Amino acid sequence: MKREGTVPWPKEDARRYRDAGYWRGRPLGDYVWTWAESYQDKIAVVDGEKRFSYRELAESVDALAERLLGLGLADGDNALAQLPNTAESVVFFLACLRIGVAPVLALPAHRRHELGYLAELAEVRAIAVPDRVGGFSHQALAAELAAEAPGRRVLVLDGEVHSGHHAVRDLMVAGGDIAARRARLDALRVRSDDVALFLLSGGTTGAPKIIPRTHDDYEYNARRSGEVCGFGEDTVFLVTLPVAHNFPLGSPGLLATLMAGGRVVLTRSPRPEVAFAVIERERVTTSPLVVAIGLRWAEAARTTGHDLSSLRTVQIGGSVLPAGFAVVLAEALGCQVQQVYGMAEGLLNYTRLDDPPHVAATTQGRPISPADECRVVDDEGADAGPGRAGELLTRGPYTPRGYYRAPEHNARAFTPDGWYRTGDIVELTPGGDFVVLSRIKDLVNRGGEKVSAPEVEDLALELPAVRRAAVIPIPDPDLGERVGLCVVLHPGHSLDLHQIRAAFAARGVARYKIPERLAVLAELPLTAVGKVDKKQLRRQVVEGAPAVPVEA
Ligand code: AMP
Ligand code: DBH
Repeated sequence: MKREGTVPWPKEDARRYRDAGYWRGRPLGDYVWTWAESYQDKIAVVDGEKRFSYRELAESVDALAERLLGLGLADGDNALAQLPNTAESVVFFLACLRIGVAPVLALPAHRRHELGYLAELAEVRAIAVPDRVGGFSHQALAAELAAEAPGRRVLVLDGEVHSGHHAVRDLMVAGGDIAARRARLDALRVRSDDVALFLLSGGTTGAPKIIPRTHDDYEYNARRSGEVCGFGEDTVFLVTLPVAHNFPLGSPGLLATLMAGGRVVLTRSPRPEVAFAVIERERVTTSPLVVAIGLRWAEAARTTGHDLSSLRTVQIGGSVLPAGFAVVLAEALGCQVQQVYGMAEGLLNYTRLDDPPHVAATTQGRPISPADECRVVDDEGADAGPGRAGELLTRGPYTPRGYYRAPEHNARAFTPDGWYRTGDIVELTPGGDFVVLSRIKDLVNRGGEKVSAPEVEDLALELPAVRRAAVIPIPDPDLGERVGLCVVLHPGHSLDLHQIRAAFAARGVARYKIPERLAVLAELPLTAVGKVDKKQLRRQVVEGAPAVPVEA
């Protein structure tokens, strides 16, 4: 079955990608048995005391896959998944791929505002959640969302399971005739050019955007990344970032680790106290980190009693790395630092492990595929010219040509001939590596988590006190940026951060989007065409420049 609402690659490009061997024409879920046959009783996934061999992983995936079919899920369906970093989540994710159910990978921080929207947009037939995390009942929220559509199932990934809901840990218990089950699932013939999973984009509009990734494209995304990063049977890959992120999932991520016969180790927290103990115990070799976490690890490594000597590479990406930090991190952790400039929309750039030190420290690397097309363009869309900064546009075998069910946004985010506008301002070095200088997209990058400015502005405008709203990034030494809200109030009203926080929380908005700085202004500066002049606003609010008088 093929999902509507996606934008396929043009036929001639698809043929080219297949002929070159980038796309292998096999659904991702089928690889689970290929891995099991190659690596057998080797440990594939470690989660605390739980350990799954490759064989156990394949058997559990099939058991769960068949029971999901039994619950009425089918090839072509979508499921909302809010995955905690656990072994059950990995099994669930792979089981969905096995039967052509595409998980929409929501983030752990998402709440009613985000999940409700995603569930409706993707018309999900199931919602998979942990029971509760940090006092919040994901299961209760999932029950509310399930009530909004008939037949929508709630699957619970850990903890207690309310009546009427289904425990993933029970559904994945293998047994019976494993070979027969495998044959039945193989016979489903999930199409490799259909959507395998949906990733979320930080987005730059009022509503979150979801990115359809096909089996063909995402398999290549992970496999080629794994090759570039030298993943092999000796890779011990630690996931501390939420597995829903493209970075730890498929860039090269846990998927490339499993492809290569390595070991995936999951922790629920990136805090150094937790992560360092696991690095020592499992002899971790590789881990992806966002800059903000990298800073904390570097600091903590100075005084840690844990043995981090197994670490070979820490991958760092998600936001601009402060100058000099690559060297600081490498010295603190005693390993190599690899920069990763990636996006859930596709294009992945890595510094290479044999790059000269100054290239690895000062650039964000180069694309993984010979078929990645990249252009650096000026304001008019013309090539910026050698060595000149401009917006990066890209096309390629793992960069989809559109967001899911978003034709209007696609018309802006993609050129008519299918180039994705990254919104990043980059420079290409003579050696062919990208340096990310800034961005033109309207978002806040909070420690690697992208917050759409228009989305937060729309939410702020729902508050009775707010007449006008503009969101800007506030530079921050820990997170890189925080969400700054600038408002003009209705006469006679007042507003403070506590009220904003309470209102956003009551509205069910993910916490990382809640404004942390507030500027109440008499007016917002406008550009000549009457749009909010965010550059001027930043100068005014962040640098304390005097307000520019608005013209009457
Ligand atoms: P998303 O589209 O939500 O997946 O976010 C991807 C965006 O994150 C990129 O377009 C960049 O703006 C930013 N980004 C990711 N990695 C890096 C990096 N290593 N350096 C600078 N910016 C990055
Ligand atoms: O920021 C990102 O979205 C990102 C960063 C590094 C990403 O999607 C990736 C690697 O794959």
